[in-house]
Amino acid sequence: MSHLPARGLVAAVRGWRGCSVCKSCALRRFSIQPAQQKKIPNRYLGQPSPFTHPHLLKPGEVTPGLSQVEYALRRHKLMALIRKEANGWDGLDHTVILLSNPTYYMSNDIPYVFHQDTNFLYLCGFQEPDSILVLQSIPGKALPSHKSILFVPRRDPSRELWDGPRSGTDGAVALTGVDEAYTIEEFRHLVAKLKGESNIVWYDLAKPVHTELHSNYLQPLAEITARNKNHSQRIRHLVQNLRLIKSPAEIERMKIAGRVTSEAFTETMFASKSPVDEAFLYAKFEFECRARGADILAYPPVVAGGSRSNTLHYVKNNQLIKDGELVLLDGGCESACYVSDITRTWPVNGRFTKPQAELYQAVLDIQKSCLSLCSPGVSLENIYSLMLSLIGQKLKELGVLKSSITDSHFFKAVRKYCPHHVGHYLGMDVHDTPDISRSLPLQPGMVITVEPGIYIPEDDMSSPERFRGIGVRIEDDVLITEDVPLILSADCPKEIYDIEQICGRKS
Ligand SMILES: [Mn+2]
Repeated sequence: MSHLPARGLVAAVRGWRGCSVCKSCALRRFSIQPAQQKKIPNRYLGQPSPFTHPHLLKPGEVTPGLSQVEYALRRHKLMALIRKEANGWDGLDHTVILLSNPTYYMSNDIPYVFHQDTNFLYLCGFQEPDSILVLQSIPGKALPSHKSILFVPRRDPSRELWDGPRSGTDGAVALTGVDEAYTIEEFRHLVAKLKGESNIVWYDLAKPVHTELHSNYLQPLAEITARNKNHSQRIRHLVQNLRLIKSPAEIERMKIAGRVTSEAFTETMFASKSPVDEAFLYAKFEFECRARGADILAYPPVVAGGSRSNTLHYVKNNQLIKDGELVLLDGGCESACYVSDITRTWPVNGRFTKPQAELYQAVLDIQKSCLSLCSPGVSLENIYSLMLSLIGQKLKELGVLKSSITDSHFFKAVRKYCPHHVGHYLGMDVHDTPDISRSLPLQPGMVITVEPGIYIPEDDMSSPERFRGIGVRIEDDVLITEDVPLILSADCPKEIYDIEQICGRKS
């Protein structure tokens, strides 16, 4: 990556802010800019376009807020990483292959709402199923120079009558800014060419995203991808390495997702007069997210009243929450491909009882201590260790753990009351870049969650009776910066006073 600033990916991301505005920028000389932008067809495509949805997309944007230049730069960076992996220009031809998601069906021929594979989406922004992205080195030219090609479903009036318009090859090129597009059937011809000795294929054979595309088209490549096993498996890691550090445009999207979700939480708190059905709060939360422009919820939310908050992945959301009980809501929205993931716990009648407030304040204090640790050089594992120590300390103060507990039993005992980690990476997926180690020192541009919790089981005879059945988690989304971290969910109330004010508000 000699043409990029020498200080690695972070510097590259920062340098990138200037590239879109600076005509003499170094990146321009390497022609990563898409070829002369082709005119967007003046018809409906398979996804919003600046022509059909000018309220969502500005000219030159592929998805809201993300330009063709941004997507082209992502591909360029991936090929630069591949060049590094391949020890410079090794004279071989490199081909990266990424599959889109298939359509999944809820019932017979009734599809679920389509959701694109996020690695595929990250590199081209194309939102149709049954597609393939290919990035190919150019013979005689050193990486990261490459050609980007999409293989997409062909236009088919009889299918489009049912499923809606498709972008087709012309729409795919004009919208995404890739160099070329062909129909998916034509992928066969490329496969035949890739069997040659001089080809290195970067394709994740171990975990094909789309089993049908894999068996129809990519099976013949099994032999050569097996020959280059390391390459085929590395591709997923390389894309995740890029996704780990958010660009300024991505950060803007994540700020929006955080703000929308925070506002939805405030409205949901306000609407939760006791007794209240978990299903009502679920619907209210989703409504408030979508009414603010979110596309969908990022995951099935946990809306757990009373002791159901002790079931970490409680998503049935179908019980009545009684007067005097807390509700734990873990929810987030997806807005223009980026997600939020926030948890709040509040009393449905607007007043914390004394034991609820004690336990809540303990978790809040721990959460704030963990947040203050979110800076470059510290890892999620480091923050996790701090969290376990602090939880243990608080549990002793609250009389849940005996103050005489010995070191060898301490962490085991703490994990009984908080069985999950302190957080995870966040981005296009709620559990983003899952193959990246939590031991990695944080860097500016990373987004993580910080979500300590204390859960006292109903039948835990060793803890004071007044705490039994109470579960509290507080989760914020955090952007790591050079300076103090930026809390993307800062608008979401979490102080006891603020929560009681909102829940007790009359109208
Ligand atoms: Mn989370």
